Amino acid sequence: MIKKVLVANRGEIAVRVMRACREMGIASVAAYSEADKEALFVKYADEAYLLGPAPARASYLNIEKVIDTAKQCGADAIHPGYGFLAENPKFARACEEQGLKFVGPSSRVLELMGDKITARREMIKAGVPVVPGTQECVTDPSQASDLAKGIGYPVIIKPSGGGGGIGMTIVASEGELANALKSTQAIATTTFGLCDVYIEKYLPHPRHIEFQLLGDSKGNAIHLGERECSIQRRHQKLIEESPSPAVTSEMRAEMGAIAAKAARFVGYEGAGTMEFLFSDGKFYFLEVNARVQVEHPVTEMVTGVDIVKEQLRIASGLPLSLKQEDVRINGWAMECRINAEDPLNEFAPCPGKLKAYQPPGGTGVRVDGGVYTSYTIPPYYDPMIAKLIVWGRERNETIRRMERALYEYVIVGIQTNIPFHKAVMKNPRFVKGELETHFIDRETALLDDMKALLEQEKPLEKKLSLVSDDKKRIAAIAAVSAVTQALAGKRATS
Ligand code: MV4
Repeated sequence: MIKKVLVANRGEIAVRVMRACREMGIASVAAYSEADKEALFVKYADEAYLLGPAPARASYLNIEKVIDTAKQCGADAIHPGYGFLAENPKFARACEEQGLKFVGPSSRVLELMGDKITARREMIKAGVPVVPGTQECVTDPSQASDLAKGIGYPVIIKPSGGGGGIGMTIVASEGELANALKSTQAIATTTFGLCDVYIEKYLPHPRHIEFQLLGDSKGNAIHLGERECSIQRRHQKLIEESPSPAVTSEMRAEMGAIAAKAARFVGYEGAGTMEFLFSDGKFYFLEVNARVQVEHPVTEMVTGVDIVKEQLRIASGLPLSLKQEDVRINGWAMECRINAEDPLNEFAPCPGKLKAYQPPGGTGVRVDGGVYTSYTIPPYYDPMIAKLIVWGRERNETIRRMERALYEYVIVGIQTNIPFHKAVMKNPRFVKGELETHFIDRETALLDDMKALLEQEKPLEKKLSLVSDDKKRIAAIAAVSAVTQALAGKRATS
């Protein structure tokens, strides 16, 4: 069994990983940047070491420094979290060469899945349905034109080195193709250092559904059902849930079995996700995310499986702690990402000092966070400061509970996207479960609904700021919000 883990990450996911370590009797080590000296994960860790200056390149992305730190402190494994070095095959290989266990798939699998063209090819070989498109790299315009004609317009050109939407270009007709190819190749080269691009059929309003997978070093692989992640803005997911309102238990069993088989086919070790577009009742493979994901807690809430503990077990050479037939989906879970951003200023990042921070609680509520009262959020990194996850017996109960928890959440000193989440929880199409990847763009009323909610709360805040004692004020904000919420509910039902 692993004895000491260096967590090569920051914020809420670093805390999340260390919590699993503590429950398992594994020592945890924080490796932090100068901007994160006061961060919660540094205080939570059993030991903490400074990596370097604030910019990620000088600290969280500095492979040599991270590995040196791990060796210095006597860690036997490195957990990379998500983002930063999590899917970097060079980093995984460096760990392998230095005798440090990388908590994740092998560098070989990371390489295979990191290149989207080879990932598509592997999945086709494994019998997974993929979006119709090319299996090879597209280089010149006349080749692209022939391929696109065969696929049928509209098509989408994607960088092979990417993922997450960067550089993707939708092409409506032949006339736009040559320019789109050039621009995607240019972005691919500058962002990923690889000019390779490929072409897929463009699906206009798909749902984004992904399967959670676990594979161990003995060749076992299982799935933990799906998550629906259609509520996103500018390729940033905002709300995720499990199960998906669109997936029946028959579809789950069928697609889950295909995904788990594909994981066994490539020799997948660790936790991972297979992303699909879901359109007209059919699944189309998009890409593999070879890491633990931000939204993993919704799966934990409905399955009872601690995904990070499974990662640490797998990395220790132990078999999965459960078999496919032991996996049950119980109830409904939903996650809202809480971002330090200004919803009235195009959701621009809004770092700063938390004058008060009081997360919600109660039945079915989980908060995974990386901040505390009086902490100053640094401007250098992702604006996500916490995740609010709730569980209910069915979807409607979950939505009501999420709304209740959002109203209990007190954050003073910075702007957050909580008002936006409140507006979504009231949205009739959202409540019906009519989700798709363009939901936020199409629901133009959401921003006005949010502004109306903010106006409602304004007079209360003014009154409350007269109360000088901070603790009293926080309690009062929570109480008054709850009362107005109850009144609004009464109005709606009467
Ligand atoms: C697509 C698609 C439609 N058809 N692929 C965006 C994130 C990345 N993981 C995959 N993405 C998409 N891939 C096919 N074949 C629609 C999206 C997509 C999208 C694409 C371009 C611009 C904005 C988008 C918003 C949501 C989904």
